[in-house]
Amino acid sequence: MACTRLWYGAVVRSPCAFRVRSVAIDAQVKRKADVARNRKARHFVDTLVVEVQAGHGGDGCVSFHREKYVQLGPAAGGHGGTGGHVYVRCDPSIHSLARVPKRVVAQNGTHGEGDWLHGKGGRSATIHVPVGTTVRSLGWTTNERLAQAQPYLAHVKSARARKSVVIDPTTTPELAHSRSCVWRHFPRFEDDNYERAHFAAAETKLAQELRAYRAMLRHLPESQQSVASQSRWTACDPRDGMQSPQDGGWSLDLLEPTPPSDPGVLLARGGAGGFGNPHFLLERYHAPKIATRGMPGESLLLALEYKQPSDMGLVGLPNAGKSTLLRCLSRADAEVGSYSFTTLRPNLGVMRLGADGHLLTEQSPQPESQRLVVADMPGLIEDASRDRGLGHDFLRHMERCSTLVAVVDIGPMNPRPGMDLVILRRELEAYRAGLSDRVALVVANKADLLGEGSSAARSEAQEKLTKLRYDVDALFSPRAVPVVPISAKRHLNIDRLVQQLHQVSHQD
Ligand SMILES: Nc1nc2c(ncn2[C@@H]2O[C@H](COP(=O)(O)OP(=O)(O)OP(=O)(O)O)[C@@H](O)[C@H]2O)c(=O)[nH]1
Ligand SMILES: [Mg+2]
Repeated sequence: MACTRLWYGAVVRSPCAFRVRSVAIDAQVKRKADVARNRKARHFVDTLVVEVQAGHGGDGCVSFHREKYVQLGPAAGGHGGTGGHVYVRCDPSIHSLARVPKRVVAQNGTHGEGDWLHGKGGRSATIHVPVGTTVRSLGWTTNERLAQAQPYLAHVKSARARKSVVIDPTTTPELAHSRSCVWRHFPRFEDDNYERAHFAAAETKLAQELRAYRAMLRHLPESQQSVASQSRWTACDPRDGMQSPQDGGWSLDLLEPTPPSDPGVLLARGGAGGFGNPHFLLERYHAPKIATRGMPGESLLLALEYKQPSDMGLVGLPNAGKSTLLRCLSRADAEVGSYSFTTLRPNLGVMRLGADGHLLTEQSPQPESQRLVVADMPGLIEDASRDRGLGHDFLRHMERCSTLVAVVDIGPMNPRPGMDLVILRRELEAYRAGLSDRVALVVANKADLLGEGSSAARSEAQEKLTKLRYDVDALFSPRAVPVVPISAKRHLNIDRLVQQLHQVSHQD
C-alpha cells in the first residue's frame, strides 16, 4: 500500500506514493512538450521515391474429392486468389508527402483449397498524395518471385522454343529450377509428373493461357492499364533512385482530387491466381496431379514530387522579412529570426479578404469574400542555381502560382536594394526561364528603419525609395511593377499592400 489511513480519517501518503506521483507528472509534462514540439515541427516532404509491389497471386491447389463411399473422387483443387493491386489517389486533406511510406506492398492472394475452394483476392493498397503531386515512373523492376519464374515463363510462352528445347535438370539447371517455381505437384509426384505426356499437354495449355492473358491486358483501355505495364524496365536501386533517376516513360500531374467512387490510378497490377488441378483435366486423363503457382505481382519504382498550390509566393533574399510579412498577412506561425536561412521549407498562410479588399482579422464582423494562399519561400542568394545556400529546388512550389511578390530590405543596412532585385531576377530565370515575369509587386520592407528623426533622414529615405522605383522600372520594363514601402514588423502601410495584392490577384 502506498498510503495509510490514520484513526481520525486522514490519509498519509508514503514517500513511495509521492515518487510515483512526481514521475507521472513528469511524464505528463514531457508528453505535453512533445505534442507542442511536434505541432511546431515542419514534417514537410515534397519529393519521395516509392517502391511499389503489387500482391502475388495465390497458388492453385492439387486435391481430389473424397467423401464416404467415394474413394477416388474427381480433381477438386481450387484456383488461387488474385494479388492486390496498388493505386494512387489524390486526397485534398493531405498537404505533404510525409506520410507516404517508402515501400507500398499490396496483399497476396490466398491459395486455393480442396473441394473447389478458390483463394481470396489480396487487399489492394493505395498511396494517398496531396493535390498537385506529380507521379513519375522510374521504371518497372524485377521482384524475387518474377526473377524465379521469368526464365521458364518466357520459355513456355514461345511455343516453338518449347518444342525444340527439352528441359534437362543436368544441362539447364536454371530453367529446371524456374519450372519448379511455377508448378505445384501432388505429394511424391514431383519427379514423375514432368516425365508424363500429360504434362506436355498441360504446359501447352498454360502457354495458351499466358498468351491470352497478355493479349487481354494489352487490349484493355489505357485508363485500365497499369503504370508498370506502360513503363520501361529499370535496374535503378530504390535507395539512390533520385540520385540516378531514369525516365520510366510515364508521368502524370494529379491536379484534381480523385472522386470517392474511383479507386485511383492503377500503378501495379496484382498477379493472377494459379490454376487448381481441375484446370488440367484432359479427355483421356482425369487425375491431373499438377497445379500452378500464382503469377508474380508487378513492381515499380515511382518518384513523387509535390508542388504546393498557392496564389502568391513571397520571394527575396534572406532576412528581407518574408516570414514576418506572412505572419502579418495571415495566421501562419512562420519562424522569424535575425539570421539568414531561418526558413528552410516553404510556409503557407491564408489571407482572408473582405468585399472591399481589406484584410480580415478573426474579430472582423464582415463576411469573407476572397481567400489568397500565400507561400513564404526560403531565402534565395546569388548563385543559388549553382547550389549555393539552400539551392533553389524549393522554387518548384512557385511554378504553380501565377503571382510572385518580391520582398526587399530597404533598411539602412542595405544601401542598394535594387541590386537584390537584380540577383533575384537572375536566380528566378536560372531556375526557369520566364519565371521572373510573374513578379507583379515589389515590397520594400523595413521602411520603419528609414527616415527616423531629422528631415534630412526623411529626404534620404525618400530618395532611396525613388531610386528603388527607378531600378524596378528598368528591370521589369516594359511591365509596370508597383513598389509598396511597408514595415511588416510594425504593421505599417499594410492596408495599402493588401489593396495592391487584391488588385494584382484580380488582374490574373
Ligand atoms: N525593423 C524591422 N525589422 C524587420 C521587419 N521585418 C522583418 N524584420 C526583422 O528582420 C529579421 C528577418 O526577418 P524574417 O521574417 O525571418 O526574414 P526572412 O526573409 O523570412 O528570412 P529567411 O527566412 O532567412 O529568408 C527578423 O529579425 C525580423 O524581426 C520590419 O519591417 N522592420
Ligand atoms: Mg523566413
